[in-house]
Amino acid sequence: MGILNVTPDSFSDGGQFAAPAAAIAHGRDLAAQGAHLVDVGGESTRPGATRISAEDEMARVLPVVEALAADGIAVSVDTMRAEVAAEAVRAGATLVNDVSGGLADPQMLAVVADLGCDYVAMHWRAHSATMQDEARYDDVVAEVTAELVARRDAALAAGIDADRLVLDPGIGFSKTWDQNWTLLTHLDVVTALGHRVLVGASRKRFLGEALGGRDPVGRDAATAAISAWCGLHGVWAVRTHEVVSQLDAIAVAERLRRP
Ligand code: PMM
Repeated sequence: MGILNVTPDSFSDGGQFAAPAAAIAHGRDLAAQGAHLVDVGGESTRPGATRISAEDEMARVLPVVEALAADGIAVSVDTMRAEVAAEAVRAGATLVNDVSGGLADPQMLAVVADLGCDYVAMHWRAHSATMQDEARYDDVVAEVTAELVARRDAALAAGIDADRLVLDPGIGFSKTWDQNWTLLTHLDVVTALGHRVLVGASRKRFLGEALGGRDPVGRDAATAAISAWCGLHGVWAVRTHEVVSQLDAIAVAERLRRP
């Protein structure tokens, strides 16, 4: 899943693709490099970010979703808002990537059930402005898994098909750097839930810390190491800024998994 942030303020690519033409060109480039999905988001979720209006979010994402889908590119929409999800699916998106797992908008799960599309429910505790205050766990693996199970159950109760559902442990969301590493070393607990699993670790700060404080754009090789790890542990998809070396890492993981 290639990342396309149509935002002025995302942590690693903020501002680069804020204009629709630049965003559409980058989306085409991600697909040409081999991304199986292009994830279009209009609202930054970096720690401390403040929210934008639904109107602004739609103005950012809809023209981009429409143009990429018209090219035959598989598109997901990264949104916490049901109305944005519905409009994006009407514009051609086939997957709703909700970092709040249905917690931010009480309409989301029912709307996605009606849309009949794929749905990513990510582990989430609070909006970006305060999320790092919620990085408190006695046992991060057990608690994240239990909270994901609760979101899974809510999604199923709302009528979303089990095979439409994808679960995501939410790397970097209400987690300390150490908690991110702990979750990544226990991915098997999440895949054991029996759903497809998505991991979004690309260029995140905990990788910078492991690399002595390296800037985000210098973290793609480290991201590829995580992609290989995810491939070895049965993860369905990784959400990444760069595509080519991630696909190489996954190809190696797939080869290593073959008996
Ligand atoms: N991370 C970000 C945004 N959306 N969606 C999912 N499903 N999982 C993630 O980990 C995730 C996400 C924040 O990263 P970005 O600012 O680089 O897009």
